[in-house]
Amino acid sequence: MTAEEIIGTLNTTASRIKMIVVGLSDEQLQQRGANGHWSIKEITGHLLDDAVHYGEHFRRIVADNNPLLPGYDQDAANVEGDYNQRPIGPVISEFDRLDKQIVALLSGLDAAGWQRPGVHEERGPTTLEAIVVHYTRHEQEHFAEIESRIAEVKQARAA
Ligand code: NI
Repeated sequence: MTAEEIIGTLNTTASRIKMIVVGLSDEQLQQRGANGHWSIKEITGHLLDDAVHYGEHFRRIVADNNPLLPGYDQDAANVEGDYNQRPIGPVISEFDRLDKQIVALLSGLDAAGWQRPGVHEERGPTTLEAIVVHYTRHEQEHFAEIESRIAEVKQARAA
């Protein structure tokens, strides 16, 4: 994944979510998947939780010498966020703000900066680039998940 693709994704995912959820009812946004998995609101909240968590990793790896990067319990964070009970607009805005902070941080780095090391608690020795790629792919995957969930909830209404 190139730096352009990373920055392009992080700059636009939040606004793309904002566009595709227009016109959905609260009921549709809160509807869990057939497998009981997260609703569109909860997936969006998960992206915000990840931006908080990984944004901290990125700042530490830039500022510190080979820092230890702790994992977090994403399911617990999602429950705590209580995203189904919150309006989605401010969650998208906060996610957008954090992703743009990450873009600003990455834009200031030279080639050596992207290779700065850290140690992830679960995945072991890593580099800033590897974690950023992981974070960006994760964002793309959940965006695709939101798109397919939107198709699902629209079909449910039509049925
Ligand atoms: Ni995820």
